[in-house]
Amino acid sequence: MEELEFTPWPEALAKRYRELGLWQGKTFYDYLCDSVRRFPHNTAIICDDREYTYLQMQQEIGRLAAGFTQLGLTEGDNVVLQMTNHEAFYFCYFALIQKGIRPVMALPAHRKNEITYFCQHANAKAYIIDGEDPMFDYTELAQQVVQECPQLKHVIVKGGHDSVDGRFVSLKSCRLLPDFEQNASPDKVAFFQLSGGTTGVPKMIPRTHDDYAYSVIGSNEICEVDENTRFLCVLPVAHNYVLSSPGSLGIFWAGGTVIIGDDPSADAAFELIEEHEVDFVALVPPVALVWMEAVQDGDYDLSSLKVIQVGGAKFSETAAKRLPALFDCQLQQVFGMAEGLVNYTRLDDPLEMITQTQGRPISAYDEVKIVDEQGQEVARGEEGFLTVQGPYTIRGYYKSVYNNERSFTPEGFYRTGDIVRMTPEGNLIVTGRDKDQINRGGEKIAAEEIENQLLRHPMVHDAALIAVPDEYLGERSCAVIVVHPGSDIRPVEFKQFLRDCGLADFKIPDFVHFVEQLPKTPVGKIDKKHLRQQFAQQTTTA
Ligand code: OOB
Repeated sequence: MEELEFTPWPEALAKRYRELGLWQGKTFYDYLCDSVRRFPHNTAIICDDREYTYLQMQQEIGRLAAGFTQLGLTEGDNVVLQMTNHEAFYFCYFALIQKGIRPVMALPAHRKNEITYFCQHANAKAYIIDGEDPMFDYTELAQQVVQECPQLKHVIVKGGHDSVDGRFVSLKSCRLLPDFEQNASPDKVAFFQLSGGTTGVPKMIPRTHDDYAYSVIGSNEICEVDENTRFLCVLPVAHNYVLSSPGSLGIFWAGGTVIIGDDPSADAAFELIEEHEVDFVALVPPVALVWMEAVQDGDYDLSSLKVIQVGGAKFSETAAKRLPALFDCQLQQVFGMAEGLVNYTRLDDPLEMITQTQGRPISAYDEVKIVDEQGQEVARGEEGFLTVQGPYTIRGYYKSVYNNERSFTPEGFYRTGDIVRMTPEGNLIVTGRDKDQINRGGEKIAAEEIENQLLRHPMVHDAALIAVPDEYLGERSCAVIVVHPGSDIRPVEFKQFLRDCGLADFKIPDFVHFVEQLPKTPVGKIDKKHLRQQFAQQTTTA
């Protein structure tokens, strides 16, 4: 089978989505320009002491669109975008998309291993980084990446200098006279999200303007976002959740204000909420738990807050019950995935529904099927595997025949790997997971990716990565390793080895344990269920 960049929806479904007006035939840039026309002088972005109106934002985007074109980037090219929480992220993102150039949404935590793979797999022409981050030297990372990626023509560096050979270009020198022409088509791929992953490497998720915009506009309605909404973004800006659920894109398309923070700690975030009268914020459970502790000190005026979203990982019912009273605001649970489907509890749902369920799909046209091992639908209320097709759920990953066969049913439904049950009202409750992934407080780790790296170590005979329960993060990762006889090696050395492999920090196992042998299932696979039980209580790293 051919390695497709993008698997289209079946013609009949696509026709239906267009006729129903779900797919509006508008690009991301069109939606942004609507806001520029309607609210030219509204503040679109606040970051530190800098503010941009919609008009100014459009200018900045236009300047970069001109600069990127000048560099030779053109429609259909792929560019790896790895930016920290800074307004430059949005300017680069929209400028690329305006020109039909497709950003690949790397996270700031990604390191050489991931970035090199994205650049190679996507045949990226450019890689955009923040050269001014005080915590990490992305320029050094880029220097390593270019060694292995000959097709990478440019590294574009915020805060950098132009190199003599022209390969490194400062973002500043990409700011030319604004170009407002767009070169994008609504039914084409706008950009690539990344899958949390269950496989050896993260998969690229192609999202079209039509499908993604539909999910954003639908989210705006559900979340009652309008031009007065003041959204605080403290999670990584590129992640699907804070980009689109309704996230920054929702805010931009409604004419509201995005306040960017780079520190989710309670003190830093509370200060921003008070100063900018934030009314809407998106959190992952561990951050919500920390905020719930801190708010009790009462040091800040948080009375502007109307909605706190919690998603990305399961939020415990106990915590969910306490949150609304602590902040005197509404809780919204969000259960979504970069591949598409997003579920929300509604703002006017009864409290038990908000605290006990992970919400229901955005759209009446999301076709959710909860199935058993044989693929048969289970009775309402029974637990099963969540599969879905719909107007904003992908039909295939970028160039990945092998994974597409595993991740989609023959009818084209996406197998989410989540185990859920549906309440009589149609809400979903996430009860488990049928994918070899660790959800570390919203950050996803594919066990196979880490196991493959561990197996490259000369002293490792066998290895398994499992989740162990954690009060704060929900789960932490634990590597269980069989070393070759006579090997004398300490856990920290394995952690360092994995860092040296160029893996993102959140993927480094929290715990490392040595065993004589790994338990096997009757068919000879590693018995992870057994391992999880065995190590659930053991949390020492030594
Ligand atoms: C979001 O997207 P991804 O792609 O990083 O991760 C998706 C997976 C889901 O399949 C599920 O396993 C887990 O993350 N998940 C949740 C959850 N929200 C996500 N599990 C339990 N409860 C929840 N509320 O994480 C994402 C994308 C868009 C919006 C929100 C989250």
